[in-house]
Amino acid sequence: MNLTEFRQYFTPLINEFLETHLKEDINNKKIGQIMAYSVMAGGKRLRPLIYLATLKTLGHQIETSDLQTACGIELIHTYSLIHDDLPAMDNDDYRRGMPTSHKKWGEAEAILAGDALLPLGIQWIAEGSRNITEVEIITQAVGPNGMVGGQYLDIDSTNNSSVKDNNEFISQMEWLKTGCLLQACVEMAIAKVKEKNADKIAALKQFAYTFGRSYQIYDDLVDVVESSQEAGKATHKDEAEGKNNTLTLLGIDQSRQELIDLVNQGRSALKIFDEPILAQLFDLYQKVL
Ligand code: GRG
Repeated sequence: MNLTEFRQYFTPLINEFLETHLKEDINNKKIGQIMAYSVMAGGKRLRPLIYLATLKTLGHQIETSDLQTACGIELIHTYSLIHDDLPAMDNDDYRRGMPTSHKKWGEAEAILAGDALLPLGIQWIAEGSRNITEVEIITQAVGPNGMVGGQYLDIDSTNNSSVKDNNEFISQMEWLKTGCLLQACVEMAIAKVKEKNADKIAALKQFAYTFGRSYQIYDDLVDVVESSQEAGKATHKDEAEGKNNTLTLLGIDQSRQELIDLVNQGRSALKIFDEPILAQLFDLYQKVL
């Protein structure tokens, strides 16, 4: 099974699980509807797929309980997007091609939908995994030493020109904001199967690092490629908005080179596995490479 087939098989299962349980398990149907609006708005399901693909790479037979854990990760990711879009943060009107939660339902409603998705996501992970290590990994990854910490650094540094040229600060901020959660998807799967083989663990950790670090760079680059034929324009847009990221720091060519280096490191680490699906995740970057 290649990654395309893996995605074609699991994405509908993930979507069905999310839709059914958001509809059935939430007593107040209105808040359930607001939560489901953002969850079901058509994300790529990248994080649950990484969790499941890592399980498969480690030879684990995927069960419905694993699907519940995977979907819990997606709920947490969706919470972060809803809150990231709020007027107090990025103030975005569209997400996943639809009006953002606060645009559609109101600001208080969007805050509460995000607030509700976070603990529900942790609940699903706890119920699905029955594994305290997985719960520890995810809660650390999205807390003050992870995603929220990264978001704080981002907010705190916007329009602060002194960090504009600080490569270390920007890498750290991007890692915490985006990389930590992606890395957690891999580490949770390692914890699930109680993997003991040091070479396999090291290879997966290297993959988790390279994918987690490269995804934000890719996401910024793809905006440039998709939003403008005249590539420099979008870089200036990020700069005009006071944003500090690898793209505004290094420019397009060097960011692309950094992406290529990370992809090569990640693919090389995964060579010890017969299973190709994790390495094929880097094919996602094709349009910017
Ligand atoms: C509000 C606590 C809090 C955190 C927000 C996730 C995040 C932290 C900010 C988003 C900033 C951003 C656009 C980062 C780039 C990488 C990223 C997380 C993109 C969105 O994830 P995808 O591409 O989106 O997996 P879909 O919609 O497919 O799920």
